[in-house]
Amino acid sequence: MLYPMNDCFLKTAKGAVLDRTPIWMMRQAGRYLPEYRQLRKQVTDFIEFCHTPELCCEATLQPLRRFDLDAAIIFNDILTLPNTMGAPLTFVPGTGPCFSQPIRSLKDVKALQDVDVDDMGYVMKAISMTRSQLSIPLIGFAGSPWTVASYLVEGSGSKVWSTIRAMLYQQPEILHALLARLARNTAVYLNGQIAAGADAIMLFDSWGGVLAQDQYSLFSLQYIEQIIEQLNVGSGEDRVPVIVFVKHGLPWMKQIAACGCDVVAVDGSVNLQSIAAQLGGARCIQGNLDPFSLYGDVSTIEKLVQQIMTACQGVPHIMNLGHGIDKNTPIVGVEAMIAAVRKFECAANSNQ
Ligand code: 1CP
Repeated sequence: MLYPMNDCFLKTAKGAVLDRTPIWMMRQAGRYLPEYRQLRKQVTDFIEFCHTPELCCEATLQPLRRFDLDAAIIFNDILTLPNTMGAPLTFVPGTGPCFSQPIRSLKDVKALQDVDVDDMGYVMKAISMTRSQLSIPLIGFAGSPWTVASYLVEGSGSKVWSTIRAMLYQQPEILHALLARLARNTAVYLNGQIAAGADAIMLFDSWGGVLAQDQYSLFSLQYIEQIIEQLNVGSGEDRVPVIVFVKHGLPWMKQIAACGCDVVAVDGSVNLQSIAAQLGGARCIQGNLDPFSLYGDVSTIEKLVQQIMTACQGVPHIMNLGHGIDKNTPIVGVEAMIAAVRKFECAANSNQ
């Protein structure tokens, strides 16, 4: 495999502090880009889009033609894995994902199928196709077991996630069976992504933050740890770094940092200076510009980027948003953020 020419993202992820601050954006491929909206019209169904490697490859490459980014993330979705495991899924325009047969019993958990890499071949093909066209690293990803289970149990997205949170107290054995099943399959899936050419792996725990105190480690982090233990990440310079993002994960920051991941990705509610101090200054942090700040004017964006970069001086830091970019984000906001990163890294270097 060709090693990416621009490897500042990988080096920083593994703990180096470089002159260039790597930057990429969660959901950088997608709906805020007019060319994605155009490409999306080629198929009516979003799942069909995710199953078509040529479309996923093109969607991954689109933001890279516009912006000076240091990493790409393969275009797909965290819910294609449970769908391929046999859970019927539709994406309803305007509503989002919908599982027509939510998981509510042990029988439902048992009815899921274990996947192998060939079952997920549509993602593997998209990765190898995309990787061969890149000079920057490609990130493979999956949802955390808790976050994927949230959709499977609830049946759709939610603000409160009341069904799965009630199940946690009423029938924890069903939930643990589901989470263990998802963890095993996610490890197989991510190892396939590494073998297909993913240079780094990211786990999205978008809804871990709804868990209460000790429940977080029991129902989410434990299963993230199980996945990371099973990953063929290699060692030394060629190690495939693992990024863990927990939205609203502040209460468990130290535990998350100890889960076996290389990079702790944090949402916009967190003060990066205090996180860097908590984690001892050597651990790579990713984040955490408020995605909605990109609606602001150039000077506001510059100020916020500068604040983040100042907070992370001397600490391995990958610039990113605190959550996925919003679908109506103005392109000029993205351009302003990237320009600001380049401006302040140059200023910091010339001060040394
Ligand atoms: O028609 C369309 O274009 C559908 C919109 C869309 C897109 C562009 C969905 C449905 N998924 C995606 C792509 C996607 N999803 C990517 C690749 C794009 C990139 O990052 O560049 C990734 C990494 C995801 C991951 C994902 N999907 C997460 C975790 C990250 C996060 O934002 O927290 C989650 C929670 C999902 C579920 C999902 N899929 C789609 C939607 C609209 C949602 C969220 C629904 C909800 O808020 O509950």
